[in-house]
Amino acid sequence: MTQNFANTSAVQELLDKLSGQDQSAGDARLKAIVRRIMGDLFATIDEFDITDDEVWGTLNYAAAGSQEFGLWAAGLALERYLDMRADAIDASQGVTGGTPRTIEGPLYVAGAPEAEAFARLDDGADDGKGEVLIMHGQVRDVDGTPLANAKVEVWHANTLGNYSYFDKTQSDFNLRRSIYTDSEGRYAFRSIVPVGYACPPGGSTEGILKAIGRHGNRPAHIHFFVSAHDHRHLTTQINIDGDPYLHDDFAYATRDELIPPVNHIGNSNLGAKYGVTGPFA
Ligand code: MBD
Ligand code: FE
Repeated sequence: MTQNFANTSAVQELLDKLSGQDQSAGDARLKAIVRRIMGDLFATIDEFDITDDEVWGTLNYAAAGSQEFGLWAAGLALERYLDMRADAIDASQGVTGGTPRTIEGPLYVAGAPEAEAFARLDDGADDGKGEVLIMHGQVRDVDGTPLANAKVEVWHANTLGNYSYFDKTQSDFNLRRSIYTDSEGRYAFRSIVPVGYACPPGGSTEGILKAIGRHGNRPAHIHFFVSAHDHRHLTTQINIDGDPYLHDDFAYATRDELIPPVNHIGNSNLGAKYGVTGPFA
């Protein structure tokens, strides 16, 4: 009896009023969006016979758990959807090639220390707890031309899966740096191999995921922003191969092209193998 109640003219008139369709004030696009979102919500209430208690319970849950909205966006595939859509728009415009994008996540912090060509990301607190990690690469445009002085922002979790700033036990900007590429477009860094992130136990995101039969784990990964003058900004990540959650990421961010080969060389060989001076000497 109340199926499709949202379609009745009385409710459609109500939607017109609440979204300001009947007046000239306000932003036309925003008004249309508000109308659509509330109309879809009303239709959802109809379809599932959602009760008053469920409506208020949900709003209270969201209000109490709102500091995790960034995680909700990851876990409910909103971020992944925006990437899929951006990929589709690129493809429709013939924009192809280059390293694939993947989601930013909610844990980037601006203002990391800057370095030229090389940086050590970790403050040494995880020495002996994990494997030392060396990564090096070259920033190139889609035609393959190296880009000097490109900015490579990198951030990742520690050996407990936690990120500095959010985890106050870590030093400021631990495992976060901005590295500018050298004259050949190259960058390199030393760090420690991160462990995959897990949504905070008992938090609002984990609660939602459990209720729909899912987990809140990510495979071990390293985030990047890559930017260069007159080029599009790239947001991406790499995954550490071999992680049990590699293809079971709660945020759906793993891409086959973003799982580079890992070469386990043993920590004692680092300096000789890469010939990097400074921290390795
Ligand atoms: C992360 O580390 C992350 O990268 C994402 C996307 C979501 C939660 C934690
Ligand atoms: Fe992350």
